[in-house]
Amino acid sequence: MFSNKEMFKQALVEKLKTNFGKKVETASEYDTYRALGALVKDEITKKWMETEERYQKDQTKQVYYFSMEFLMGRLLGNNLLNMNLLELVQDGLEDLGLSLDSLEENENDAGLGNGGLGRLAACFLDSLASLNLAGHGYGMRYRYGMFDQHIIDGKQVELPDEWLSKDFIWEVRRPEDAIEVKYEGYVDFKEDSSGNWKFEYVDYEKIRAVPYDVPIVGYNNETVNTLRLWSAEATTEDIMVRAKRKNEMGYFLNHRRALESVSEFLYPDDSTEEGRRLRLKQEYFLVSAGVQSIIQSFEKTGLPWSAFSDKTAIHINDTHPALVIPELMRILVDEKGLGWDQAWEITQSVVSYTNHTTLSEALESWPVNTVRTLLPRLFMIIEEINERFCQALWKTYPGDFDRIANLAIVADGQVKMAHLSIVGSHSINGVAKLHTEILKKREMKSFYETFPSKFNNKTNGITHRRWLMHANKPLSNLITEAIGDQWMNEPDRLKDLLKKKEDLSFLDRLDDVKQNNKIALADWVKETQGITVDPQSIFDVHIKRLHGYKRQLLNALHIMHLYNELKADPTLDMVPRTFFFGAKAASGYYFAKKVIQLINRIAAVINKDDEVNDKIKVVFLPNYSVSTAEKIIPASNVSEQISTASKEASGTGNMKFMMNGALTIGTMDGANVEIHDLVGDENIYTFGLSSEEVLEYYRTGGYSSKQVSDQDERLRHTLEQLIHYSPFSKGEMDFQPIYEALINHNDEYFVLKDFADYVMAQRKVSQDYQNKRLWNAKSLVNIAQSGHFSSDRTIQEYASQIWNIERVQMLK
Ligand code: T68
Repeated sequence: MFSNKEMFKQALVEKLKTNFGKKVETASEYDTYRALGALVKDEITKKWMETEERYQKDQTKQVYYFSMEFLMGRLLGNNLLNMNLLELVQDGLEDLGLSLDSLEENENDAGLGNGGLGRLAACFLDSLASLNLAGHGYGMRYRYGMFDQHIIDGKQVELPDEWLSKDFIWEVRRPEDAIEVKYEGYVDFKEDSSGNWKFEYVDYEKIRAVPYDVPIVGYNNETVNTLRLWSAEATTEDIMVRAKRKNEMGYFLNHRRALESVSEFLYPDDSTEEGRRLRLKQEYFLVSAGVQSIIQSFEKTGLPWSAFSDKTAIHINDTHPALVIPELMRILVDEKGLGWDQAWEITQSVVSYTNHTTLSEALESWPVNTVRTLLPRLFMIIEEINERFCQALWKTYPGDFDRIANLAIVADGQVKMAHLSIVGSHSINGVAKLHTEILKKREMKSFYETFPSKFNNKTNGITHRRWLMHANKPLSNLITEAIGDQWMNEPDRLKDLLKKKEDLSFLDRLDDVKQNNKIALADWVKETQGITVDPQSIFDVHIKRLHGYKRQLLNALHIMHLYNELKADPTLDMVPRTFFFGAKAASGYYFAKKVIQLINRIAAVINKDDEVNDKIKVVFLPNYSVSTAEKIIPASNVSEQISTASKEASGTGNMKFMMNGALTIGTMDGANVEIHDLVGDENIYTFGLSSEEVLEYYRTGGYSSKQVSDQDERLRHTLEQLIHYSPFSKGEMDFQPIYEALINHNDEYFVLKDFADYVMAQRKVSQDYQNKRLWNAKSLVNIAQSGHFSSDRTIQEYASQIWNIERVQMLK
């Protein structure tokens, strides 16, 4: 352990020499980063072993959080922070003429996720370890993560994310724990020597799942949990079993590629499911490897199966790992010889499920034929679960065919994963109050009526350690100066800041912090994009996946409208604003890509027009990721959370902005509703249709978007600029599809309907911003109330209300 700066410097010099054969003066930054990482990892590993030993000795109940996505971002800075080494290392590096910030830039983001769902999983791991809870992540070690986005000629171009081209220094490969996962083949029914009939799975294909373990360091405590990422490998022997001509190298290589493709790509898909067979194969790969390895470690305890649910909880992050349910049944019944009823009781009490969306296109279902051929034994078990469930329903609702057909797990030639997840688990939670209510009253109404006590809400959260303490050190320091440092362990204490609401000199210092962060962002934008932005302007930020319901288009149309206003009257008194966007579109999502193209076109037009570009600027930041979010959010004044009400299950970006003192302009959707309740009407800019209104419109067939645009000259003009000659269209038809969606296809996401109200809310933002003192006080209230959205609060709720686990007591 390096307990002081001098020891650290010496250790670093030594590491560079022994691992890389380099001296500090001549080592590249990448080498130094790796040497530093190796040093930190040595420290972590000691605690990691001890944590594992303690769990085993105490037979602590373990939680396994199964997720197809973990959007971890970079780990160096966070690990230093949580290990309490940040300052020591920073100082030591400075002595050596090095900067931690620039060393951190040498780490590739672990971008093994699409967006909110994957990042939530990462925040949860941080909170589990920081609260001394025995909870681990099980995920996929994709060779390529979320694609690299480039903007070429104003359009999105996707390139593979080769994140493993640099060593991922935190992982430990554990081939000794590899697991066999089996696919295809068929199931035989055979009598064994003692006369019992048994299923035998034959002629299957095998893939080896090799775990790579990543330590998850708790903040300032002794806990180091594990994120276990599974990678597909094919053994020569497995490949050759199926080779027809065994000496054929080509066959060998191709077949190996085919088998290993299971963990090759992250599906670049936010909220739409393509229903590809490979995706199902991936899902089963994670599930089977994960459940088998859990069973193996449980068996080492020597406890009976009746104790399994006291010692194990399995959580499924959306339905993607829902096959956990039939897989656990398969192992308990076929391999461990339990009766169906006992296995079912165990399975239900072990598994819990979080729903992240009500969008019907995102609800997973698989064609019966795909499941039957890929996973023959699992399919039999799913059918049996379905059969028994429908029979039970028949007893409660005799003759109610419609209800039973609606609830069935296998129906219309499809296996419905949400139905399987609800039936096979003891807890189903939504991710914000509004979302949970919509699940109960609408999307999952019949299930709620059948199993009312299974449903509950767990409003999402974010780790304040990464998103405030690490991403915004100056703000973190200022807060500590004002209220002490207890808030770091008890984020609710941020409320103590409220006493500073009228302290003008404190508000000035808050303003300085924001201003400096804005200057830093402006410098970074200049350096990376070559665009000059004015740090005095309002930094208005819209960063998230690109999706129709998230309505980046509403923001874009508003900017076009501002441009039109300025062109009509260049002397117009407008509070200068810089609009930042960051968004990736799923590769097959045509409309989303059009919106990206439009935003880039608007940026190109406005930024070079000297008549307007001192008042408005538009910056599209390519390749939005966790590490870019960490740079942008601390520098933001306005947080755009403008989804069509009822569509955004929760949102978590909204919480990150709030915690960093940005004010929200948003609809009453997802967790915005809870932000509004906490900060009060005067500290948030809400607008637009309510979720009830939206849902009512959907029920009754929508509204007339044509009529709305005809009646609003600003809108009519702006929309015409998409299809007629204008600086934006340049006389081409690039944006015709956007016009069509809004006018001819009746504006599915109510963009035009909410436009006027949005314009008004934005005006209010501009007015209020001019009164610095007022604005800073609002900003302070947001920070002060944001402790509620720490994922520590969320995870504590999961721990006590769903998983039934307690914090591990530890002597430090
Ligand atoms: C998000 N969902 C919700 N899905 O949209 C967001 N989907 O409101 C919520 O805050 C967040 O989950 C956390 O609860 C997603 O991010 C996906 O990424 C996804 C990925 C694959 C398939 C479907």
